Amino acid sequence: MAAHHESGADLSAVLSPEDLAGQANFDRIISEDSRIEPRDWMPAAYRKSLTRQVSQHAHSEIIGMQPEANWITRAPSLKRKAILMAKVQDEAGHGLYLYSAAETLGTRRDELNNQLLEGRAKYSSIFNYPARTWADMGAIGWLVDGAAIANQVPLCRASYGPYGRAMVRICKEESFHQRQGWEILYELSNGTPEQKKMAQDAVNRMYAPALQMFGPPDSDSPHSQQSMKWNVKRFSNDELRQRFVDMIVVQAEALGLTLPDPDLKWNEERGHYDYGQLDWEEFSSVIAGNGPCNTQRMQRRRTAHEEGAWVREAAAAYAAKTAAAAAATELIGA
Ligand code: FAQ
Repeated sequence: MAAHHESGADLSAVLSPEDLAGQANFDRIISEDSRIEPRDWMPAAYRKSLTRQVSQHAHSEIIGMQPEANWITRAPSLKRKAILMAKVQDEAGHGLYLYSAAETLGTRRDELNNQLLEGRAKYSSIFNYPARTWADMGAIGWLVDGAAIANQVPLCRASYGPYGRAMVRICKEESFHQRQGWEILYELSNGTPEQKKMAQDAVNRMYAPALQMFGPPDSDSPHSQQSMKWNVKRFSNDELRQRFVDMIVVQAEALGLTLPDPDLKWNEERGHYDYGQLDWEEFSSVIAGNGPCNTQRMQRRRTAHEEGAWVREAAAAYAAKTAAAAAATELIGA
């Protein structure tokens, strides 16, 4: 009997017997909601789409260090400085787990990095906005890490094993980040009138860009449907955005701060909060490289990469030396 893909296409006409068996095994694993591992056969499109998502996620973690690193020297106390340093280091760690997960799909890390440096790969729109005041550290933790968690908890169940497993640890660390952000805002909101104003101003600026982290509206999201069929994404961009809005309305009340959206109101019928239109033209413009900080973020990343050249060279020289020593020992042993 001819093998048929879910699209109805006769695959035996285009795939080799090995690929046909691989595709059947892949389809079974997905239908059982089980995991694909690096050595398993997978469709080229699955590999490509995951490499795209996981590497762009890694780039976001690395670029995402910049707005907060900017405040390490100006944190208001030694304790705040230590906490912020730990958070920024965590983001570097997330980048490393994610680059490692992406590499298991077959693209080397230097190539993934070149894609970023040459502008061929994206990173999250949110990191192209400036962090203007100390309160932004609070708003980033509460809203940006909060949105990241809402988006990433379902990714812990992503069908690709290395990605899902990396996400488990990342989500745990993001929870700590969100709490530290909440706590900064809580203190400021309950501080002097100037501090409260600073907290409100930070929330006013970060709110809409944080909602856009979930990606374009479903009607404009080319990857969502296929990604959900592959059990990579579990919910659509709009579903997760709605879930996040529902969550932060009560949190904002507890903080004594308001969310800057006059259309935000409970919809009894839907059982969700309605919220106002987001500026999708601004989103496209930021992704296209025209946000307030795109140039600065990429320039900083390129400089950091160049300044780190000696580390890569030393690591490569050390690897070559140990490989040569191991080969010599093997020769003697033979
Ligand atoms: N910014 O068809 P879709 C963090 C692109 S968390 C820029 O909907 P998909 C933690 C998208 O790539 C932030 N580009 O795509 C932290 C695609 O372009 P492409 C990172 C965006 O993949 C906190 C095109 O638009 N989180 O870093 C954005 O199904 C604090 C069409 O979009 C992740 O990456 C955007 N906001 O859904 C660090 C989570 N949205 O690739 C430091 C994992 C969409 O065809 C400090 N990724 N695009 O050229 C995902 O969940 C998904 O990839 C989405 C997009 C939801 C981001």
